[in-house]
Amino acid sequence: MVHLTADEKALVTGLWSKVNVKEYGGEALGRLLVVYPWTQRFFEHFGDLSSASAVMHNSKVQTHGEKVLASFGDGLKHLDNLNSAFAELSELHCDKLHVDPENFRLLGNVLVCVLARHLGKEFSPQAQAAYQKVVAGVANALAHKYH
Ligand code: HEG
Repeated sequence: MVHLTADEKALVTGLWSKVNVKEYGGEALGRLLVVYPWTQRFFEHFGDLSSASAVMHNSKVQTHGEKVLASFGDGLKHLDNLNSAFAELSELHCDKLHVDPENFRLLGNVLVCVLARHLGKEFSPQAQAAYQKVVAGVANALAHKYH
């Protein structure tokens, strides 16, 4: 479980209102696939992933990244019970998609980088620390149902 102070929760939700889920979601998934190319094995049915530019402009990557980040954003409404919020998705990623949970941690770190790139100074060290906790909490929650 993730433990955030009231101040940290306010920072997380306050900054989230500035997040462009479509843009940052596509960018975060694209960067994951570029920086950690072995993660591409889950997305071979997405078409051309043959270069960084192909990945970043792949419409399926963009759409799926948006879906993933929207789901992450929904989770922020349940910071006190992330495990139950992500229970169904955890089962899906384990049983049907066979995604190694280490990938959730990688994506979380990439997401923090993307937030830093777009939000600049607004992404204060305190906000960054709070988001680090959240991405770790979401990654743990998504791994919770693995067996
Ligand atoms: Mg996953 C599908 C959420 C990380 C691989 N992911 C999905 C779906 C959601 C989701 C909402 C659609 C589920 C459905 O169709 O019912 N994913 C989600 C979150 C996070 C995450 C919230 C982390 C924050 N996913 C993730 C990572 C990988 C991955 C790191 C692999 C590196 N997801 C994956 C695949 C699919 C989904 C392969 C199916 C894609 C498809 O074929 O449409």
